[in-house]
Amino acid sequence: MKLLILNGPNLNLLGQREPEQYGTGTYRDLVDMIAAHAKARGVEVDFLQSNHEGALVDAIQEAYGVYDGIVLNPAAYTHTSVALLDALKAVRIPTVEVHISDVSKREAFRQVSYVREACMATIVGHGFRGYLEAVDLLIGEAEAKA
Ligand code: CA2
Repeated sequence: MKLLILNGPNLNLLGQREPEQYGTGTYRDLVDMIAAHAKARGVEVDFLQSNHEGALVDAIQEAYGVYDGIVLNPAAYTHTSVALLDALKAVRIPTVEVHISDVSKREAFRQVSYVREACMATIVGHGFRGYLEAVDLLIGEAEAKA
């Protein structure tokens, strides 16, 4: 099983500012944590972080036929991007939306997610652990289908 871990704009800055929202771990720490969990669970993972909406759309399109699942934190594009929603709908790859912070308790604009309707689940406010939970959900989904 192969999963794509896709992170949107500014998540490369993790650990450098706003620790009260996003913790003190860096993007590298996040990648290492997910890679270790995936190894323990016996799944392959690839990572992409981009600050560019089109690059994220390209990655979702190119995931078709390659990945069995996507863990997606679209960051600010969560709240604006019909393009990401359309790409997810087109490829129909099981996707879990993850947010490090609890977006349901933040500004009203962060409570809107365009991508959510194309995702099998959404995990918010569990910090980096939310990505590991998303990996586990996708493994569970694949096992249920097999
Ligand atoms: O909670 C999340 O994971 C978010 O997707 C993070 C996005 C935000 O726009 C969403 O509303 C919720 C922002 C990521 C920016 O990350 C930074 C990390 C450190 C310093 C500055 C920004």
